[in-house]
Amino acid sequence: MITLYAHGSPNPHKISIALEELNLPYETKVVNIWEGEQFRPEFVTLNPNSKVPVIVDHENGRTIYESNAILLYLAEKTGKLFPTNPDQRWKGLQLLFFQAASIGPLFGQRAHFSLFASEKPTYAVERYLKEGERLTAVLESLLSGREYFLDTYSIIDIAHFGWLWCSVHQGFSINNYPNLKAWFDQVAARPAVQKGVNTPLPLPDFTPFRTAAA
Ligand SMILES: N[C@@H](CCC(=O)N[C@@H](CS)C(=O)NCC(=O)O)C(=O)O
Repeated sequence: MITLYAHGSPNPHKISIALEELNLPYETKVVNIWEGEQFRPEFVTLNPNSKVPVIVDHENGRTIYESNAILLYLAEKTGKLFPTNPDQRWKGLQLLFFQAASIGPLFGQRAHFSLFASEKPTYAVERYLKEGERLTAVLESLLSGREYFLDTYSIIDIAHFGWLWCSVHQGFSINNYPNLKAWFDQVAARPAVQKGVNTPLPLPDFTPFRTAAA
């Protein structure tokens, strides 16, 4: 049994999707990040960086934080959704780091300055909108002529889907990126993905932020 500490947000959704895809038994505990529950001492002992997701694997007592490390842990635990042949494995590791270091943080800052910041400094809004588009174009090129990021559906698709799902709901369209849009629609149609993005909670309604920003 695995306990997943999570909220209705992009990085935790990666893990609920993976747990559903892998058919692993798990329970969820909601950590309400809008209420600051990630800073409670009992949660900080699980993740010193005070962020969700975190998992505890009760089979061996292991606690893991950082969503892409958790994805790799679950893939290795089950021997599924991550290739073992060196070429694909190194391509996959590269893309996991790329997602964690570039896509996640940049898409996060883009949403912060465009939607959530009480004041919206033009420089920051434009910087992150531009970098967000540039990174989206990188994803488009990575999916050129292929169905998935690797040769088969893998945790790399799940890692990228978490933030893409959220960004699209925040109003950052991918309709001008045909490869990415086709990939997105195909991944979104998977039953495990639909279950995952509603576990333990769906994304919040971004409409008020989008309306205010417009
Ligand atoms: N690099 C971390 C980022 C985790 C992260 O930013 N989680 C967000 C939710 S998607 C969070 O806990 N935010 C609360 C906060 O920043 O205080 C990962 O991939 O797990």
